[in-house]
Amino acid sequence: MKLPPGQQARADFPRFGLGKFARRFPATPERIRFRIVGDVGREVTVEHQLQGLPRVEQTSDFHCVTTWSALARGWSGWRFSDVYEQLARRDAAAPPEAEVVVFRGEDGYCSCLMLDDLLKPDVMLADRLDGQPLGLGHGAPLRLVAPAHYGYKNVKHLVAIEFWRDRRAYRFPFPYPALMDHPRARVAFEERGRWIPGAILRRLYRLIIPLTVWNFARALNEHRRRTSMSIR
Ligand SMILES: Nc1nc2c(c(=O)[nH]1)N[C@H]1C(S)=C(S)[C@@H](COP(=O)(O)O)O[C@H]1N2
Ligand SMILES: [Mo]
Repeated sequence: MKLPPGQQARADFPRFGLGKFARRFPATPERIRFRIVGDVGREVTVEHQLQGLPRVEQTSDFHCVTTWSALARGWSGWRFSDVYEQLARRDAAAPPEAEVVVFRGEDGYCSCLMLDDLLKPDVMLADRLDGQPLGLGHGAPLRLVAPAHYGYKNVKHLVAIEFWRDRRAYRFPFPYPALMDHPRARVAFEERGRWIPGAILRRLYRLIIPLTVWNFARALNEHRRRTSMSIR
């Protein structure tokens, strides 16, 4: 099987991210609850409404910008296009011109994607991974899964989806530089970041994988020990 440019398969699926977020965890990882806000007619809080949408399953590869890939993961949840049509367009009255979509996690992480990219059939909001409820490590209670885009767009611990007409409301998490954040971040085109070619960034990013994996795993273990939470 051929991997996208610059990617290398890993047997495991490590908890990963920007260092600032390693020690931040959601307060209520067992309860789905997110808001639809931005340039919408009325703000909507989504909880049980998701259950009215068709549940979908998919198997897809997950590609972190630092070059590791976790292949053939099984996700279960809801299609983003259904969430958009039923909850954003209908219930929240998002206008069709609001094409910039910002996702926020309970840990303060956020990312931004274009609506056109999000309406593809493989984009989901997932609450299950490989037959289990999403654990704390992978984004409980709900995360974005957009396999054609690098991992850093796939926000975990989702608490808000914002629809905007322009990008003014969005800034990549402080203090990380904007050059790390490509507006589309398509894996197939190696859009790892801005201004610097992906083929150069891949060499730099590869170096930080071992330390980041270790740091994020250690933080999760410490959190579990402290809270003795039943959720994995
Ligand atoms: N809320 C939140 N979402 C996040 C991150 C984060 O730190 N916090 N890290 C991003 C990055 S850089 C990657 S590679 C993936 C990692 O997902 P995983 O921990 O399930 O492997 O989550 C993305 N979504
Ligand atoms: Mo990442």
